[in-house]
Amino acid sequence: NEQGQLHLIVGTNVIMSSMASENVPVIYIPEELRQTDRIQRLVKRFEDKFGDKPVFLVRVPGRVNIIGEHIDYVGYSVLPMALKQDIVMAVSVNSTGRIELTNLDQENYHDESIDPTGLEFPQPPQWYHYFQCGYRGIVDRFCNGQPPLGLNVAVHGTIPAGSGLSSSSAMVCAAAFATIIAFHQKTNMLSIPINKLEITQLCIKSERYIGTDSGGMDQAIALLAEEGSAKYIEFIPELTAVNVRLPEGVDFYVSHCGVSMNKAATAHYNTRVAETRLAAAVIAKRLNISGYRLGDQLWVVQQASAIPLSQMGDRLAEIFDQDKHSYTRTELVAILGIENDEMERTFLSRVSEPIHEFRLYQRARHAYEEAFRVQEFRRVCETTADINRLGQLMNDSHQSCRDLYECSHPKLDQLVTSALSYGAIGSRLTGAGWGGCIVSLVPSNKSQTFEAQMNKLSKFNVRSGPSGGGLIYKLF
Ligand code: ADP
Ligand code: NG1
Ligand code: MG
Repeated sequence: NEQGQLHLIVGTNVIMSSMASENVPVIYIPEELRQTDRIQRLVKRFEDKFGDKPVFLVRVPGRVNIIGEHIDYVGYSVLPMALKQDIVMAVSVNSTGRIELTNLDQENYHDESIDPTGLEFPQPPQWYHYFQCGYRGIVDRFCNGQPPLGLNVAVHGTIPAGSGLSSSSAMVCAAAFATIIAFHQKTNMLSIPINKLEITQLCIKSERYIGTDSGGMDQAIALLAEEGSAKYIEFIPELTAVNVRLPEGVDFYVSHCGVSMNKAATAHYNTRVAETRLAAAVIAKRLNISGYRLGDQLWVVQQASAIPLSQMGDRLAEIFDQDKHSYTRTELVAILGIENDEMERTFLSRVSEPIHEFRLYQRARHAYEEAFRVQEFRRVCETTADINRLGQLMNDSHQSCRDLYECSHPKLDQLVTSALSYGAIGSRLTGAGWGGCIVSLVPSNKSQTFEAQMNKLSKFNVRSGPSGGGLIYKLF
């Protein structure tokens, strides 16, 4: 096709795309995009601040995860799509050797001048630390002792922050793109000689500088998304992103519950990561799994046990002590036969607050059942396209997030209930949770009333189709 991509088609489903192995393209900005009010304002802000024109524009979208929550970091596949809401950066290379950042949203994000030779990531995280993540990822990989790269950057985002739509990864990936530009400014720039998969992997690692032990879903969809398709993203045995066509006759809505959550500033996320790893350790011990190494993810013990994913949830009832709602640290050290400091080093070193009770059965049960729901969701999309079954899977996912994984919020639960009462056939929290957004599956013939009703409850309520992934534009 015109984009030079290879798509293998089986039946009606595009099953694989070669996008991931492409280099990062650099294209001239379409005139209609350059003329938008937003881009004009961003360019003006850049010119006012830096006294010069930006040379490149970088765009990276947010995402909505349709199903598959909190399972990327245990090794299971997820099913997100990119949004049209995005982070855009106007960029040029400067000669000062500093990173100069300005943001169109001056109320929330003050200007920052950074010395790139000593990047630090103190708590609590500030907005420019997300830029530093992407910058450092590229510099560490490609710089090799060269002098620091100076950049002038103006930022604007339309993804509500701290809302489960991955504004953080859009920032990190856009920063990585901006930094890549600095390396290749002198070349012809029709494409950057780094393939999309490589930069995705790099961005996954570099967002961890912020403090969260995240999986790779957000960066993968932000950079590998293709317009018109959701992606089934696998992490094991290696990162792949396969197109999934969503059914006809339904719309996906993303609605904000009114409460946001700054993930890297709290211990919630890393606590869950630690609990899933500890759950894997207990399963390995109880099933006497050889080859398990302390700290391995849940997929490792499932694969080694040869228990099918569909049965794993039920089997956990035999593996964990049924009369125990939670475990103490002392109990876990005894069960695993390890010393306290090994427990600390392997499982808890990235958790900033003490965990008083470890709910391992609940976390593992959510993860295995959610992983199975993702596989089911994809299978239904590719076979019967039975929207009621898809809705059911989304509803089950929300209940599991709420009751087993405890990552919901009363406002999210209320909004899900309202969405279902206004015509959605499936509705669930999306992203990490503890606030933020829900995603609802709505038959198209009910969309109008759904939207009107939800607008009364939610300040951010948008219908979303699958958007394209990150891009670099040459501006002038
Ligand atoms: P999520 O990824 O779900 O939106 P996170 O808590 O992971 O939420 O990350 C949100 C953080 O990302 C914000 O607190 C802010 O530091 C940064 N961020 C998001 N949007 C912007 C923006 N438009 N400009 C600058 N920083 C942003
Ligand atoms: P958000 O919604 O951006 O906080 C986080 C993780 C994902 C994934 C989801 C839960 C990061 C960068 N992203 O997303 O990897 O684990 O939560 O499914 O931490
Ligand atoms: Mg985030």
